Amino acid sequence: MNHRKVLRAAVTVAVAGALASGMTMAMTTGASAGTTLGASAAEKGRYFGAAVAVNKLSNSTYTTVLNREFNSVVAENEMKWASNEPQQGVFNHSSGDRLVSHAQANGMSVRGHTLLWHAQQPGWAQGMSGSALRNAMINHVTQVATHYRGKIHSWDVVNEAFADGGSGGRRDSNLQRTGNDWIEAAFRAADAADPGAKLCYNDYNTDGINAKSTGIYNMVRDFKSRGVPIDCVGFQSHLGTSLASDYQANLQRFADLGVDVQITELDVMTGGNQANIFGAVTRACMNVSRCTGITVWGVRDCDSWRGSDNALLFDCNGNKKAAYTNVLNALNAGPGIPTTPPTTTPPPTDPPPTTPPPTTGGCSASVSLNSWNGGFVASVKVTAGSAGTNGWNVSVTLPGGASVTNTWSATASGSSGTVRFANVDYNGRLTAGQVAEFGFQGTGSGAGMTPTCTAS
Ligand code: 9MR
Repeated sequence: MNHRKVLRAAVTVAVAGALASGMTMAMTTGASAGTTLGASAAEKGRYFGAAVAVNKLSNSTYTTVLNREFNSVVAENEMKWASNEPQQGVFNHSSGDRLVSHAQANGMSVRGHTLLWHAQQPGWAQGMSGSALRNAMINHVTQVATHYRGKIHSWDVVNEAFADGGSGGRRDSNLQRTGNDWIEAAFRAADAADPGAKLCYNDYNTDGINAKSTGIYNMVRDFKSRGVPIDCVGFQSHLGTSLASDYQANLQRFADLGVDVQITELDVMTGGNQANIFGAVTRACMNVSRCTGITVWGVRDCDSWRGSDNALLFDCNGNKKAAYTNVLNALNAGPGIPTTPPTTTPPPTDPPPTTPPPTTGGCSASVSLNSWNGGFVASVKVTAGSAGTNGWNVSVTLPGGASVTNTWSATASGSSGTVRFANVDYNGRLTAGQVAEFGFQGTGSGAGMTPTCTAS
């Protein structure tokens, strides 16, 4: 199940209903006077974030600015593949967890960066190819998104998969060589692991309508038409001394496909135009109602990967630069994101006649598959019968040669032939008709599996 789609459909219906009945939309509009980036963005229904180097959280100049100004953070390096799966199957989330704790303690939300990227892969993955790499990559997506499930507002599921230059095509990489469907396989695995996070594709040199951004646009349009679960596109926006005149139009054309857009790694080369460009990017985001937030790629100039470019909003002592003032003013002047109107309680009506519930209980299960050559991810829905369940067991007979390598939200007994999946603590007790979901990953083919469900 894709909760995002259900939520979005509900919002669309609510908005359409409000407009049809002439209700005024609850909308934050007009000038406001927030005094920090995060507060001003929040007044307009958005976030304003910074990339954080976790080892700098002990620097008080750094954390003073971070905690005061930002309401979202992203790990500059600590959630990348080389950092959190240094050996195959051995995960280390300690630095990423530190950032999540810091964010939670300070009322900030967290972006996730990045589940898959051709760069910053651990050595063991760099040396892999074919279905072994495809399996390892899906396992990585599944494990990391499961670890952070419920804690990340938006994940960069795939980063920088398109080529620079005029081709508009994919970048060559070990991931790309596992088959062109690697990106959609990654989005499906992330969706199964964390149905509540927004799932983004993220890239750079996409700051206007050009061959690269058009290649990505075509992929997103294709994904939306085939139901691949993509929710957002990240525009890194590592900018030089000018801004494309169609920057906002480019954001808008993606939004018109039905995805959110986010500015994900903003920094701007120093020089006469820096403050103006920061202001213009912020205004462009504010003018696109599906632009849900901006992240700058570091806190102070001397924290930036761009070294002497002095590319950020604060100097090394933590003082606000002219660019900061332009961004704050643009946030305060911009329109807000429409919000759903307050719900009104409908008048009570008599319940429709119901047929008496059957006396037997039980449960049913259905499976949906995301397969590739040599492997698959199965998402299983368990639906409780009329008596509800105290616990459940799902049996699945795998085709010959297939085996289960990893399971989430259930406990597996066996790995090949007939495999039994039992509920875990939190999802065994279901009321009549209630649905629980679990998943497993396997090697080989998962085709033709028919689950049977037993309730207790
Ligand atoms: O800022 C990051 C820097 O510390 C790393 O050394 C570098 C490694 O490639 O990655 C930088 O962050 C990149 C981000 O993850 C993806 N988009 C480009 C960013 C700047 O290079």
